[in-house]
Amino acid sequence: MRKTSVVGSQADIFQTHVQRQPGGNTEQWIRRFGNLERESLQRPVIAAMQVVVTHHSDQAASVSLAALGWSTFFANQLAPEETYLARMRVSAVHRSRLTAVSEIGPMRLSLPSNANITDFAVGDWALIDPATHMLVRRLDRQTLLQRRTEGGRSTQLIAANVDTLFIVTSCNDEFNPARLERYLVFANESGTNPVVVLTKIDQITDTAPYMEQASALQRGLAVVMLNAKAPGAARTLAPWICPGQTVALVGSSGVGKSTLLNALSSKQPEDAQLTGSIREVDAKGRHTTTSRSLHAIDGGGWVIDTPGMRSLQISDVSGGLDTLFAEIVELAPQCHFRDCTHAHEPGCAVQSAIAAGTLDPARLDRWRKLKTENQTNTPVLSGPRGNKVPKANGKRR
Ligand SMILES: Nc1nc2c(ncn2[C@@H]2O[C@H](COP(=O)(O)OP(=O)(O)OP(=O)(O)O)[C@@H](O)[C@H]2O)c(=O)[nH]1
Ligand SMILES: [Mg+2]
Ligand SMILES: [Zn+2]
Repeated sequence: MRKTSVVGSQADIFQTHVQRQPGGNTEQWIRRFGNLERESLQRPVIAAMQVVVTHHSDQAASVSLAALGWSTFFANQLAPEETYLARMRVSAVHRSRLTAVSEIGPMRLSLPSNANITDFAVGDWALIDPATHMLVRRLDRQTLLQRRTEGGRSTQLIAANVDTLFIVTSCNDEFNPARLERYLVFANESGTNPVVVLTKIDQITDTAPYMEQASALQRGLAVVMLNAKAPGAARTLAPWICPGQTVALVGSSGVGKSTLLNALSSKQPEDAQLTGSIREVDAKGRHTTTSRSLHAIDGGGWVIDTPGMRSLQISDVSGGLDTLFAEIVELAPQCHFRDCTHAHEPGCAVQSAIAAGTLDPARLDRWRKLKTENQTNTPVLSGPRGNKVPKANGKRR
């Protein structure tokens, strides 16, 4: 069946771009343009001429920008002269180019010669010249997951514009509260909502100790348990998944991130993300996934798979630490000394909580370790933050 629709004014200008584009699908580009037309209310009308577009109702429906995760946060960043540009979402970052998802499907993007590929993250929104597929500008991010590179001074971008972070861990030797706390700081600091996902519950008889320990890691933390290989896995994660929302899977190698991605996206075996077995002896994975990628979730929403992280160093995350260790932060004002280190000082409210059995001493040790690591790794900028040592005021003693 065919139907006709009318799109206005700029379509003729757009069409000239399309015609210059080798292999371009005119009909799809004009359909996309139709969306731009409806959305950009402030766009000046250039020509009154209307263009009739025919399309087949049996063609695969194009994805709306909203379904891709577009929101007013990004729309507000567009200048009037940028509204002709296509808006696309980065789905993979390669050595020298990007792949994106757009309203009309996947696209390979070219980067200007002065652009640095490491400045882009999976999940980023970018404005693209529809004629050349050249990236014109990356839009500001709503959230950004980044980490310090191992032993390096630079940061590595993990994913952008993520709403919920699934911190995946297994009910076996891989489970480690100290490691989970690092992931929680990482989520808190980036502005994403963390959810701990305990996998491999089919391999143990008693899940309660795992659930109890994970739930105690942060106030109000959501923790779910599942068998990632069972048919109900996607249903367990459904409360955090809806059209336009983006989730990311992080955790050690072998915990089942890609298995969950396949469950969420209902991939056919031929397109499924590769998964790999773990070592029997210590439950360690084999780093099967080697790059980050964005995939559509069956029924709406987006999921980012990431390679297993060997380590997660923290830096510049004091806000994220305060959220994670809220119970310690809240006790501190009740300590006798304002600069109490909660180690040996008299009148320490934190030590009193440990004596009363309401605070786990291991938790205090981990708070101290992460706080020290953060101070050591955080570059000194200005103001009383990070590892800045306040200057002695007045005479030396
Ligand atoms: N029994 C059981 N096996 C699981 C579960 N989740 C994952 N697995 C298995 O664990 C192994 C590792 O799964 P992957 O999905 O490849 O793990 P990953 O986290 O993506 O690992 P990397 O890509 O190396 O970071 C595979 O053999 C999966 O079949 C689960 O809930 N139960
Ligand atoms: Mg994987
Ligand atoms: Zn104290």
